[in-house]
Amino acid sequence: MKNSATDWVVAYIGLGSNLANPVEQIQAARTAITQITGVQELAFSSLYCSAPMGPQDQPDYVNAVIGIKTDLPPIDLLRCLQRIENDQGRVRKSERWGARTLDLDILIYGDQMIELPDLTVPHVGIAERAFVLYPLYEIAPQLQVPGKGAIADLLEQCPMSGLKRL
Ligand code: A4P
Ligand code: MG
Repeated sequence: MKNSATDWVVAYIGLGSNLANPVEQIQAARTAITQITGVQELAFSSLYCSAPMGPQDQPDYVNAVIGIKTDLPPIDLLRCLQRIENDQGRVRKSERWGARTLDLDILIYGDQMIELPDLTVPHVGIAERAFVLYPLYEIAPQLQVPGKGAIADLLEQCPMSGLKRL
């Protein structure tokens, strides 16, 4: 079900890729996200490169964050993002944190805290992951992360640990 016409929410989506030309994967995903009906791009961060979190026997990641305005309810937005992941050749394996052509995570959805079987928002780990916090801060330095506080404070506690801006 759609939100009412006035219910446009600002949301942030994390993009990550470490297979099949990650920079192109991220650019293609940005285009696809902005083509979703009910989504408008507000901001797009620089691209960042970092060593993998999790299993080390996989390529480095490229990450970015997009800020959007949307009238889609969070679950509908998640389904659209999963379709884009699949369209870009995402193969879901059982290994946790394994290599992938594209990962799209809803980081923030307005001021909402969501706990559904398929969706936790703010995204778990948002406060500890440099590859999420730095691009997010770049496009939303005043952001309050629901339940966690000001992004500037979270960033202060999170070393860059090898994260590089491309
Ligand atoms: N799900 C719950 N909440 C959300 C949300 N806020 N956004 C559910 C998106 N999905 C959410 O996700 C598994 C399930 O999470 C989905 O079915 C969805 O309903 P997935 O994308 O299928 O699997 P995943 O991404 O492997 O799982 P997970 O635990 O979300 O992985 P992460 O946390 O995304 O980590 N290293 C670097 N340097 N950069 C990276 O981007 N990414 C990962 C993946 C590992 N190492 C990395 C990076
Ligand atoms: Mg994911």
